[in-house]
Amino acid sequence: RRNLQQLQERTLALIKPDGIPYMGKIIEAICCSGLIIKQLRMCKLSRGQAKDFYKAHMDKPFFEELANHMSSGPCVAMELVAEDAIAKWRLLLGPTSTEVARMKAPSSIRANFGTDSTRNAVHGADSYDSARREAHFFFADRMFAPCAKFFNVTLG
Ligand code: RTP
Ligand code: MG
Repeated sequence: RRNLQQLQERTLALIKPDGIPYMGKIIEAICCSGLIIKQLRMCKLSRGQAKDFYKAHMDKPFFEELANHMSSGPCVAMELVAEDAIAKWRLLLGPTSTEVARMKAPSSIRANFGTDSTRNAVHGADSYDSARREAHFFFADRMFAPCAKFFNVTLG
């Protein structure tokens, strides 16, 4: 049974530095999919911030390469809202590896705009807890700022 919280589920999406040249097309894909952009901001992560963001992967062999890539240029962070937003966005972005994405999900964002397994254009939170943590990572100041009234976007 679906409650109001699931109907207005939130997730965190990120356009990675390699996806920035395609940000218009990626945002168009998001808007056409029924996901609503609640908040959006452009930012540049330091290497330390990139490591903090992806700290769940600190023991993985690709961690250094990932931190280098994520701090190599600007990112666009977005908070998305929809019914089942977390799963919807993961489906739209596609598998981690661009090669796999092109085989198994050819219309996904990663199939269209990714390069390899590290430079894969976009990120999506993978659970309710990571969505909350990651939204806080990028938007904490806005969530609690007195000017929050400006971000009261009407849904639907
Ligand atoms: P993301 O967190 O960025 O949405 O990607 P994901 O869930 O599909 O993949 P995850 O396992 O969480 O990996 C996080 C990011 O690390 C880079 N990666 N590189 N070279 C490699 O084998 C490799 N594997 C993962 C990618 O940028 C991946 O998105
Ligand atoms: Mg992940």
